[in-house]
Amino acid sequence: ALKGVIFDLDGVIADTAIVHHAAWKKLAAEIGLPFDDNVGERLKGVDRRGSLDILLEHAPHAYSEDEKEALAARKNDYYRQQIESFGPQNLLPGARAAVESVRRAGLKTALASASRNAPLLLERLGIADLFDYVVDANHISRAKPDPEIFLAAARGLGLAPGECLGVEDAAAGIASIHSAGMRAVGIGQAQALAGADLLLPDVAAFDISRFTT
Ligand code: B16
Ligand code: MG
Repeated sequence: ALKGVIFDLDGVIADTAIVHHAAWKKLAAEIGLPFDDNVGERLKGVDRRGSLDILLEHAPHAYSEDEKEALAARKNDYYRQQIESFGPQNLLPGARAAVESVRRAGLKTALASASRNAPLLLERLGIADLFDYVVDANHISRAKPDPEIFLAAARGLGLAPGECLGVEDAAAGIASIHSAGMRAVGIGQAQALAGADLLLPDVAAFDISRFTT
């Protein structure tokens, strides 16, 4: 039976996918690299360094490790500047209610975000206390689509992967959930989410009773 739900943060709970997107786009423009919607979609859910590597796929010359670190830090500065002013108003509509409904149904909740800014965001959004377990992205060595982060979340909840459901807005995240042996709910319209077991337009449409009855 289902005993826990593991949520992604950016693009599912918080209105930040668009902020990450804008920060990468700004960086790409500054260093003269192409950035279209296809690249934007591929960056979703992917960790900071993995995202940079995708961005640099079309770079005309190679970048040194130091240069890459500086670029990733620059993107993070742009992102941090934007979330500086974040508050509960930046929760996606229905996000708090979705997590609360899972708790009310007697299930456990966890957060599996690749973002190192997740703890800060949880505080700003005022929802840190809604999760029984939050994965520390600093302790994850293999980024989504690897199953590591969702497996760590299940372990943190004391549950078997098969007892958990994952909720994601990114193709890399759906793949991560599936390789972890969990069912996946996709949030959004993207073609890239076609593999999800259930596709919802937004987190407001999430209804836990669909899985518990
Ligand atoms: P940071 P999620 C992911 O968070 C974002 O979707 C992705 O765009 C971002 O690059 C990644 O976190 C790393 O974030 O640079 O803040 O450490 O979707 O897994 O909640
Ligand atoms: Mg996401």
